Amino acid sequence: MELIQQMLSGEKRACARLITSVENNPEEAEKILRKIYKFTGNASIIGITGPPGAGKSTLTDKIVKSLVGEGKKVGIIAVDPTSPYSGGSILGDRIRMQDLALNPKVFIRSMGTRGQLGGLSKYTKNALKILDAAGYDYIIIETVGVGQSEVDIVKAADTIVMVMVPGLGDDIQSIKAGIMEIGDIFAINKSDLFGADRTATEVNMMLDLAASVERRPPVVKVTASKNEGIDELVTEIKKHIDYLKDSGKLEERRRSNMELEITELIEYELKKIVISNITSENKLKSEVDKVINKEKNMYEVRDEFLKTIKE
Ligand SMILES: Nc1nc2c(ncn2[C@@H]2O[C@H](COP(=O)(O)OP(=O)(O)O)[C@@H](O)[C@H]2O)c(=O)[nH]1
Ligand SMILES: [Mg+2]
Repeated sequence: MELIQQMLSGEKRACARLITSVENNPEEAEKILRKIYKFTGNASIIGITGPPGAGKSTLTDKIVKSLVGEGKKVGIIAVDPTSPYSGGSILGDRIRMQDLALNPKVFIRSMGTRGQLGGLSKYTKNALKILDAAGYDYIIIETVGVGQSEVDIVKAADTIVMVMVPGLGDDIQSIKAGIMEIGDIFAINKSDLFGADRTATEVNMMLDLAASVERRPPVVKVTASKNEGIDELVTEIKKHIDYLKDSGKLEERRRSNMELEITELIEYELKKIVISNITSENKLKSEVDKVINKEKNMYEVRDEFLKTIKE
């Protein structure tokens, strides 16, 4: 496919069109991914997550500028499930990042939850693979750290930056319960505001209690809107990437992600087979009658059914 050749040679438009194909058409997606798969695996993937309004987009913008300043190519996938494409914070993100979008070394894709066939997390992962194959050195995924699907998305990242802000108070406790443990680096943004030191202390205390001995996540104070602390944050991101590589954890993580992905692909096809088998001959209905009438139990029905599809 010509489009793939253009994408591999770094054309942004080809990249955008391929991502759109992957989004709209599962069969097309598979065709594309089969072809580009061997070109993936080189990008460092950074997840930026945290509560709405924490400054994730502002921070992403500054991190990207810093990386681009070193001559790197950076892709951004901004996921905000609460906003449709054309409104809300997505639009805000777009305006804020407009100067970045014009940079030939930067690719930006904003997406809502609307219309992604096969689920947002799967789609995001496919978009990631395209950017990876297209030669982006870093790919940043920005997600609102609220629900399970966002956690699933951000888990595709090698390095996860948790963005916190002063004055979260009790929220830190609730965030801790679900999401704290996935943070590799903690960025306390809006350090120009009152309470930043206290938030940093609280996060530090929590990490001292909770973190594994192997690697204790660093806490970095930043003020994204004033471009302060960004170099230190970027340094920590790079240190984490090196740590993953040197310790073998990167390979481990990618292996386990790949295991999961292959398992999901198989599960998906098996489910299709099972469902078409059950519904095709109204088999299930008559079996349900038997179970209701105590002629059989449900395990017998299951075993009999599995026997028929194994043959
Ligand atoms: N005071 C202060 N405001 C900030 C800082 N960084 C971002 N903001 C503001 O916080 C608001 C939300 O920022 P945004 O990047 O859209 O947050 P997101 O929802 O996490 O992506 C915007 O009005 C930003 O200008 C900061 O370091 N200090
Ligand atoms: Mg944002």
